[in-house]
Amino acid sequence: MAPCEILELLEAGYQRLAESDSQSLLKKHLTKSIFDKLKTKVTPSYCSTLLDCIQSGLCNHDSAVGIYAPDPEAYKTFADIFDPIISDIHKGFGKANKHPASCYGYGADFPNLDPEQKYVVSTRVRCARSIQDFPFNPCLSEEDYRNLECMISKVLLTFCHEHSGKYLPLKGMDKEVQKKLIDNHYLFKEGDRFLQAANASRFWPTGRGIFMNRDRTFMVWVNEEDHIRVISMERGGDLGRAYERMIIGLESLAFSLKFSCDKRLGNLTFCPSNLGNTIRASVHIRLPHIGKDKAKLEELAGKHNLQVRGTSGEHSEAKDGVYDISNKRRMGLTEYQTIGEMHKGISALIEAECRES
Ligand code: ADP
Ligand code: DAR
Ligand code: MG
Repeated sequence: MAPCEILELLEAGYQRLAESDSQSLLKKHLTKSIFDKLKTKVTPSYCSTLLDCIQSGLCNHDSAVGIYAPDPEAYKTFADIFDPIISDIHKGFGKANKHPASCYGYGADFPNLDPEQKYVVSTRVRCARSIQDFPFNPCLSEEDYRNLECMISKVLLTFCHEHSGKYLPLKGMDKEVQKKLIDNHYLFKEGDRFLQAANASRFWPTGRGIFMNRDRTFMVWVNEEDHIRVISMERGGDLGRAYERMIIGLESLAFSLKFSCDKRLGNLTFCPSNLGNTIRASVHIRLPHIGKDKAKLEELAGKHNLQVRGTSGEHSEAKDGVYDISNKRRMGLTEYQTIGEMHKGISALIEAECRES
């Protein structure tokens, strides 16, 4: 697309966003002066533009965030818009802050969240990694997708013991099998309009797939939103066990693959909401009393730096009273501190539920 066309799309999109009632962080922080300063910039190695970063938020005014990094350099080239949004998402992580070095600690330090199995249906811990020297979704060629899938799946198929498993490419996957895996919360959904508008779904389903162990407690998503998502799941509330299993899987990948990291931002990801240690630790939980009023639950969860999602994850509603509740912060604290913050917050919600019942 010619620079003048890009500029036209940016000016028109910015105008529409400014006139909208969008509550996105993009609208909140993209002032006219920042917009004018950034609208002609491009990243040095991939020539990504401001439009590549914000097109999803320009098309989807109901975005929560509204911006993605098309490549690792975008966080520096477009720092004037990324930095205030990062500080807003990751409360307390300002321009002067630096993400700490990894510290995983021990899963055994986190007791079962709900040993009597009254509230927690299941526990999931995930993190994201990007492969060094590759850009992110919008800049990947079809060959890049194939190369990434081959490189990552090759390492995964060397895993042993509890982590050994099979790699299932999305391409050619039986539709019934795919639907069952999605419905059971193992596999990512298709057709996320935010990712599509960000040009993150090109060549779909080429290069996308899922690695799963026999017990379906350890999964790795390849080339969904990020190059890699490492996922560990447990029925019930054994957060420590799920966390330990994820760390072992991640460390095994780190042994063979080089990840994209920034000295200040930590692990780099497609969406700024996942930067830093990239961990999202969640429970599927029923809270029949304090969960009656979702707005009140979100307010209480927010006090503990927790985020409430629906039963099928982001942009879904709770079904059968099951909420997905997870840590909000992933930057400025170690993996161990993040899991600790989530453990403390979920325990507080369960105590509040007990008091109400
Ligand atoms: P992520 O941030 O990991 O991409 P999403 O909100 O996109 O999470 O949800 C991805 C999938 O993970 C969805 O199917 C969601 O239902 C599932 N999920 C999230 N937390 C849990 C949990 N504690 N137990 C079971 N499934 C979960
Ligand atoms: N849907 C986008 C991204 C929000 C954060 N979630 C991610 N990255 N999956 C939005 O701006 O709402
Ligand atoms: Mg997701």
